Amino acid sequence: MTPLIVRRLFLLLVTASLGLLVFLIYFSLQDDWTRTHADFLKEESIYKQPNDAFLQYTEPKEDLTPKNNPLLEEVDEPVSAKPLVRATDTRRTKAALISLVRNKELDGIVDAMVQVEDTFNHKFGYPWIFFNDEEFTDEFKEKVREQTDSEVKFELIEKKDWDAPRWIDKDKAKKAGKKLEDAGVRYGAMDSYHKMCRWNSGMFYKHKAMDDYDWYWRVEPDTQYYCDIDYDVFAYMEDNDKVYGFTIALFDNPKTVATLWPETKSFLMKNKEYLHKDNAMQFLLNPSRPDWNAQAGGYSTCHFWSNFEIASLKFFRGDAYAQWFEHLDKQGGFFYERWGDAPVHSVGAGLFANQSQIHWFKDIGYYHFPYFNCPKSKKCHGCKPGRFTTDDLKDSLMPENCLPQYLKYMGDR
Ligand SMILES: Nc1nc2c(ncn2[C@@H]2O[C@H](COP(=O)(O)OP(=O)(O)OP(=O)(O)O)[C@@H](O)[C@H]2O)c(=O)[nH]1
Ligand SMILES: [Mg+2]
Repeated sequence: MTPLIVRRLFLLLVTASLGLLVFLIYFSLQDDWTRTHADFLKEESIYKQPNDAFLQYTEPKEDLTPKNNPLLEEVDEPVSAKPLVRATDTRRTKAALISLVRNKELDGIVDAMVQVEDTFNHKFGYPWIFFNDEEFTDEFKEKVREQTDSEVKFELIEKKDWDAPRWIDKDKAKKAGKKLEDAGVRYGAMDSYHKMCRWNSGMFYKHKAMDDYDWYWRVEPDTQYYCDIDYDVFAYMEDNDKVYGFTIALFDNPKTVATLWPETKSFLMKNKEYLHKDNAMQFLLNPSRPDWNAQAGGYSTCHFWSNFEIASLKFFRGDAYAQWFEHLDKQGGFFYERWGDAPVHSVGAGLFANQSQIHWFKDIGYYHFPYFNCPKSKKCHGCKPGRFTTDDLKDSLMPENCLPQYLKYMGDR
């Protein structure tokens, strides 16, 4: 018979060991939960790429910043290599006006659509394509059709193209989203926002409804258009070998793109041939806000605001962009961080296109809360020239403007 004291000691030891085991498991899980995607990649040494000198910032030889705000000088139609195509010309390009939109945003999209029709499309007659991850209601379709004489298509996005891909760990994404939200990142924990950003980054150009087109103009609900556009913007892009057109450039919240640039570097180390020799990398990496570069692994976070864009589908479908997107998608940053389609399009255009193929549509007066592009021109109405944001938000939001950096590195050409 074992003495009672020995049995008690043995029991105590077993209980203590079990307790320790539970404690250790709990804390190792805790560690996994709190560790960010960025921490993980740091450990995986993605930030420490050898031989990455060609992916570093170097001060430009020439500062191209104009002396004055280009929006305060009379803004004209862009200078074009071939005569601008007018509404009376018979030529049209393979282009469409596209909008990803929800049924509940009917009033907002009608408002934007009316303005795009008034300022541009009633003259040129390009088709509209509306995309949704749910069926559009009859009310939506009817009301939208009333706003244009052009062809209108309504397209459903297949679940397999909208939902997070199978390799995304849903629990990890949920926890990461909550963390972003707690850190003040807008829409950080909104599942549909992450899906929207991914679809706009790398899926829209693969939708079969886009197969017939080479160019698109993206239109969002509740946006404003202030200037008459009397030339074919798509033909302008085509004739001048442009691939990406924007109106507003901004800094982003670095927390949303902590590993976008490190992941991109990782891709470029293996695919150097995709980097355009006259790329816009110096603009992308400009160190005017060093804290931002530090948090975003070297990226300045400067990006073209993609709620307005006129761009080439061939560019997005090209090997460089499409393969880079596949790489990004596998890393999961659309869900474990909150990579936006604006920085993704901008980094893509900035690396894989010639910088001369990026075009600032300074002549297109535009507003999406809370920012404007307001040119001084007889063609524009209801928008104060040079305005960037509303007076009440000026103090806090003026520094978000990244157009001065764009002009410094790329010029007003
Ligand atoms: N069909 C569909 N469209 C969406 C969804 N989420 C966003 N969108 C559309 O995607 C575009 C971008 O979404 P927004 O919510 O405007 O994103 P944002 O511009 O970053 O945010 P805001 O500043 O609130 O406008 C808009 O055209 C939306 O209508 C969604 O879940 N389903
Ligand atoms: Mg919006």
